[in-house]
Amino acid sequence: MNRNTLSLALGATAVAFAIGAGNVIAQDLPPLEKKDRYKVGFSQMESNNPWRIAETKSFMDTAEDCNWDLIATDAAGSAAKQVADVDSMIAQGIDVLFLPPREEKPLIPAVMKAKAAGIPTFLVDRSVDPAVAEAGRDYVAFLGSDFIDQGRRVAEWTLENFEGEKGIIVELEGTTGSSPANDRKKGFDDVMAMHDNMEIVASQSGDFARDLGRQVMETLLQAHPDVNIVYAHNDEMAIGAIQALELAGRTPGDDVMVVSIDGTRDALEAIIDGKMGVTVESSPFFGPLACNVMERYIAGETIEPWVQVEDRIFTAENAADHIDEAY
Ligand code: GYE
Repeated sequence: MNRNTLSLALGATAVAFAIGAGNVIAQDLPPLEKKDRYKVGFSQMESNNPWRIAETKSFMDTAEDCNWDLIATDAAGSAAKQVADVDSMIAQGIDVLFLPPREEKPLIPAVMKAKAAGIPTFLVDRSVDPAVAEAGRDYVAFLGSDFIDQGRRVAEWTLENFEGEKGIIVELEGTTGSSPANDRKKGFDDVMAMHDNMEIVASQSGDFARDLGRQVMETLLQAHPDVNIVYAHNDEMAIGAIQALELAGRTPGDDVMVVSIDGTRDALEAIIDGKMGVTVESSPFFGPLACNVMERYIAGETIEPWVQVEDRIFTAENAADHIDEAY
């Protein structure tokens, strides 16, 4: 049996396959027929921060241009509700699902139910556990950033700009079990592990939320009053940390360096004010990309498993140039 017949033998549901460099990739996924309008599901995980609000708005703004009848839900920070939201969208007969899975494992059932219902799913901004669910087989593709690289870039900027003898680092992690928290930690920690003058003295989750970031920072400051670098996995927690530091009489930007990821308006302002050093971009504006990838899928293209988003970096050198486009 040659490669072609092998891929066709995968079953009647194998709708497209590509032959490149000797590989056969079966895209064992339902096709999307050409229609005038599509019922599109967008299952948001929470709306307690500007990043999530900007992402939902981006999908809403795109709906008109892309001929979507958009059904958007908000799981209010609960993975269980997000699974139930997807269930209800399937029952409402959506043609396609855009899903930012709050956590890597608890959202697997939602991906599998959509697959069983014959609905092509695109993961946006976060991914699921690759050992269990796979792009090209269980869902079409992941649209998003390289989170390991984001963490690495924050670490490299910190190494280049930290002026003290020894870095005493507190790390504020994102939502436990989420792909950006796992990968932003790995990228940053692996670089720091190679430098003897850098020590991560505490690493704790602030759930990607400003208020929890502030509370966790308050507690960690008592145990580690000598902290001089704070790495937050997102800007909201970085802003919370700045509030805690100032309350404790510290001067962020002077006696403690604060570094983070996203590129929100508040973070760019903190950089302009000299309180924050860097934020590596993680854009929430997924609507137009979602429209484009969906159109390629409708046209029968095999979509690459990871549609990667390129991220910029914001520092005192360029923050003011980007404040107008910030959210
Ligand atoms: O950095 C954060 C948001 O999944 C990339 O989630 C996203 C992250 C983003 O709540 O602020």
